[in-house]
Amino acid sequence: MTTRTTTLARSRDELAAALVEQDGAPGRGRPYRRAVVMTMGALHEGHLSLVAQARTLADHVVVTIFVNPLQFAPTEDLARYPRDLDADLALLTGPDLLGPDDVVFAPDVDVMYPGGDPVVRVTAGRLGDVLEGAIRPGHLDGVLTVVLKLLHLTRPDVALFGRKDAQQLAVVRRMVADLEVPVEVVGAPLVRDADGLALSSRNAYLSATQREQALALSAALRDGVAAADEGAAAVRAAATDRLAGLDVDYVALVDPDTFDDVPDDHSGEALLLLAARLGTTRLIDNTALVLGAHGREERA
Ligand code: PAJ
Repeated sequence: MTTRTTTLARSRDELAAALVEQDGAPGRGRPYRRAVVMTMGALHEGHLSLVAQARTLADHVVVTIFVNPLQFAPTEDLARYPRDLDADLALLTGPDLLGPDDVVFAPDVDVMYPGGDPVVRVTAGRLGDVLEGAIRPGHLDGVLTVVLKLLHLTRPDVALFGRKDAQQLAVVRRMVADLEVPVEVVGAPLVRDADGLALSSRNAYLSATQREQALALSAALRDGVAAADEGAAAVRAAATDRLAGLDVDYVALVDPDTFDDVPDDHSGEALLLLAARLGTTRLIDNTALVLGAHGREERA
C-alpha cells in the first residue's frame, strides 16, 4: 500500500497536474473550493495559522513558497533571506495542516519569471507610495505583480493574507477590487510570540539584545491603544514616546482603507502602524484601534 502525501510542485506543469487532480474529472465543473496561502518560506506559526484557517475555508489548500526578487530593492536582504524548503515542508505537513489532497508550489525564479523580469507590472498607485512604499519604493508593486501571477497560476476561490502586513493586505484587496480579480481575499489575525513580538521570518536576524529592544514595537502599540480614548494626537505621541532611542522609519495612524493619516479629531476605526530598524534588520508591526470610543459613549 502506498501512502499519498502532499504534492510538491516545482514547475508549472507539476502545479497544473496537481490542480487538475484537485479539480476532479474534467467537464464536471469544480466541485471543491480551493484556498491559497502565499509565502516566502522560512515558515513560522504566523504562516501556519494562515494555513490552518485556509483548511477551515476550503477543501483544498495550495501553499506557495517563493522568495520574490521583484519586491526586494538591490540594497535589501534578498540574498540572505532564509531559505529551507525541507524544514518548511516538514512544518506544513504537521497535524491539521496540509494533507494528501493539498499542494505546495515552490518554483525557482526562472519558473516564475521565465523571460526575466516582467516588462508589464501591477502598480499599487498612491497606496504604494506611502509608509512601506515610501521607505521601499517599488516594493508593493513587486508584491502585487507576483500575487497576481500566483493567483492566475493557482486559480483559488479564496486567498489568505496576514494582518501582520496590513498595507500589503490593503493593496491586495484594492487590486482585486480595481482589476476585477475573481477571488475572495481574507485577512488573517496577526500572530505574536508570548512576549508580544510579532512573528516574522526576519526575527531570525536579531541578536538577543536586539530581540529585547524589538519588544518596544508591540509595547508602543499597546501604549497607543491605551491612549485611544484621548484621540489621534495622544495615540501618536504615546507610541512615539515608547520608541524613543530606536531607529524609527515611521509611526502612522491611518484610515484602514485609504491609508491617509487620520485627522486629530477623528473618531472611529484606525490603524496604528510602526516600522523600525534594529541594526540592519527592519521590523514592522501594527494594530487596529477605535479612536475616541470613550468620548463617543459619553456623548451618546
Ligand atoms: P511572507 O512574509 O512570507 O508572509 C506570507 C504571509 O504570512 C503574508 O500574508 C503575511 O502577512 C503572513 N504573516 C507573516 N507573519 C505573520 C504573523 N506574525 N501573523 C499573521 N500572519 C503573518 O508577505 C509575503 O511573504 C510576501 O510579500 C508574499 C505575499 C508571499 C508575496 O511575495
